[in-house]
Amino acid sequence: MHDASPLLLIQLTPPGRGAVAGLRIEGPGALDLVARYFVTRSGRPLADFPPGRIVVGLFGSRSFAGETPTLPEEVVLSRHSDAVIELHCHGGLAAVARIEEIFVGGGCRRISWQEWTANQAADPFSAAARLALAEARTTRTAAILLDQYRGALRQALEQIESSLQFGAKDVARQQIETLLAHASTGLHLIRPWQVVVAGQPNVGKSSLINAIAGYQRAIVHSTPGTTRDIVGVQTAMDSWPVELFDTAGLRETGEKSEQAGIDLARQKIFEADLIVLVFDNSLPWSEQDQVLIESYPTALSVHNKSDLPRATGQRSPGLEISALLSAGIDSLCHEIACRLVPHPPPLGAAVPFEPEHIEQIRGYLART
Ligand SMILES: Nc1nc2c(ncn2[C@@H]2O[C@H](COP(=O)(O)OP(=O)(O)OP(=O)(O)O)[C@@H](O)[C@H]2O)c(=O)[nH]1
Ligand SMILES: [Mg+2]
Repeated sequence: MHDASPLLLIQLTPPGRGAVAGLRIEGPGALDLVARYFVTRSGRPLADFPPGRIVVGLFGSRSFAGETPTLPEEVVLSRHSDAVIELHCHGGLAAVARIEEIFVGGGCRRISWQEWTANQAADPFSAAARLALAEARTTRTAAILLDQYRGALRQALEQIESSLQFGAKDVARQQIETLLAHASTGLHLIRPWQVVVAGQPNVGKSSLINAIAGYQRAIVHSTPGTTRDIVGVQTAMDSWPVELFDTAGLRETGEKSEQAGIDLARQKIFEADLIVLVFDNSLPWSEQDQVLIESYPTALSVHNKSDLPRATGQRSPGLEISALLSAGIDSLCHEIACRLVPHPPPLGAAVPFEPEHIEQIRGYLART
């Protein structure tokens, strides 16, 4: 155990099987430790190579100057300084484990990439942004997190603090409101928005899920009551991460398994950030349709099957699409994105992205 060792070992590449793995050995004596197990291809001592040079050689559990290590492993070293060496080896689990074992035996303390990353950042907001960046699913969310990593959120909080110190409470309140306006977007940067597709049986909910996903994710059938379980699909709309859910058709039923599916659907609707209500454009507007619209007044309405003749009579306003022909899907996705993020943060804006950030900002409100 080397709980207090200043010599650190970090696996920089994600854990698991890969072509190449990267390890970083950092701390006083890093070069000496690595040189104990590494023989350069030319036989020249590692210390003779200038910092920044890439050095190829063999790594093993025991080495003697100028000799080949036992059980050698081909590795590439990059020496940043005497205290920072990066080692690239074969990415198989066993190769990485063996090299790590040797370094730990030599006195290194293994730390996670998360711990290492957090230690590198200038402040806690940068650290959190850097960790969140690894989980960003779209370029748009990554760009916002990159702004926070570069200090946007920290600077905004410093400005609020300074306004409060100078007694400029109105200014502070304005600064707080600007920040809180992006709170909902911030909280979804690494947690996708949840959008539920709901409606009566057979209106084309599963077909719509498949049209958006671009593959046959959900079972489609002409028999009403086909979908029973919640079926989720990960996607992006206007480059916002969205998790889309197909649900059982909502209707009165005496069948137990269908009722269980409907109960699940109602629960999912309750938890959703947005509900997309699907109606059948080829059928006249019904009493049940009206009940649905009134039950979920904030839902986005979609009239599907626009490829078929439109039923006569009045119907509630909504987007017309054909899931079968994939017509109107782009407009629908754009509309969903606009509903989820009506005011996207401008470039470089400060965006709180953790619940603790929002709590901290609300704490400032109490001082205004
Ligand atoms: N003409 C036409 N038919 C469609 C369209 N979308 C779906 N359908 C058909 O409508 C029927 C029902 O489609 P599903 O996607 O299974 O409907 P659902 O709403 O998921 O149905 P449940 O799971 O039973 O609630 C199938 O026969 C589909 O091929 C469309 O845009 N145009
Ligand atoms: Mg279905």
